[in-house]
Amino acid sequence: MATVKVKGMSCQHCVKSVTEAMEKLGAKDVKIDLLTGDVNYEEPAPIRKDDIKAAIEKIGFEYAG
Ligand code: 9UX
Repeated sequence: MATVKVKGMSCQHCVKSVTEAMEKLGAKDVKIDLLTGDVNYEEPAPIRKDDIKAAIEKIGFEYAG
């Protein structure tokens, strides 16, 4: 399992947007903790953090590592 941190999510719609963005990059089993901003996921094939950052920022959230 891998984890990234995303700031700016404040509702379940935000969670859905981020989940879908992650899935587009190939992430599976995406689980998001709205309170902490932790995004946990499985990566059947390695996903570059740079690509995640770009996708997260594109939909208006802040990638925080
Ligand atoms: Mo609801 Mo999440 O307006 O930005 S989609 S807070």
